[in-house]
Amino acid sequence: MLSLKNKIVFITGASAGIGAACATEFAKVGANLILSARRKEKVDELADKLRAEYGIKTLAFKLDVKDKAEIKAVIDAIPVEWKSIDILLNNAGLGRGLNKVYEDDPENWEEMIETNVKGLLHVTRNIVPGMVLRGTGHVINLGSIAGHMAYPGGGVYCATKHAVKAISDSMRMELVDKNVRVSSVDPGMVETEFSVVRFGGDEERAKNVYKGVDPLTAEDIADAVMFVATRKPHVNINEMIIMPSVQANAFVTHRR
Ligand code: 8X3
Repeated sequence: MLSLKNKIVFITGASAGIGAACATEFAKVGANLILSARRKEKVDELADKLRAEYGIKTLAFKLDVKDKAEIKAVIDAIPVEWKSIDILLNNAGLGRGLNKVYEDDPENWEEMIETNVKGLLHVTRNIVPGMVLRGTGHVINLGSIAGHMAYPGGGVYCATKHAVKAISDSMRMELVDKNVRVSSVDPGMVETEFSVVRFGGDEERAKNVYKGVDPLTAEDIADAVMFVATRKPHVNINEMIIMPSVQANAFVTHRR
């Protein structure tokens, strides 16, 4: 197992859910963390907690990955002793609505494409050249079962996650001789704020998504991310599809 002690890990969407759970697991093994999210108070709070509990170093930034100027400004402003980022966890992402393409509000499409695809691309474009120069690095993208199967009502969300898969696959080929690994972790149902956000704050509808199911938790995904991140240097997990035991794929779920 690869030691991550004193490695530098950059996480987007670190304020809650899978991002925050991953930050916690990386902190436990002694990695130093650059945490970013739209909600600055939340990442500040998490950074303070992880520093106090695990004696690691942290940097916290407000970052909306939809804003490419902000991405560049934040990454340019990283102090020199933090510049050698070892692991980039492209976690920021969201679903908006579960509507038919021909009926949907195009604003939902804009937000998902801007965040899940363009945001991931701009963050990657600003960080990976440093990894290439240093001859070491690992990019871990948060994909989804939606990147492997499209489902009704998910036209654009599934398209963004198919895009994440394509970007991961292309980059893995582009970086094969650069000692920079590219992995993706692709979950099915995970109970986080995801469904509340997808349904515009409708808690009842969000709860129903997981009704009668033991869904995955953010911690389950952090566990998978840590497995991917701690393989020996000659091993790469290209992609990992991780599902609740009662969910076979995007269509078949056994509910109690
Ligand atoms: C979220 C999982 O099944 O709602 O990426 O698309 S799903």
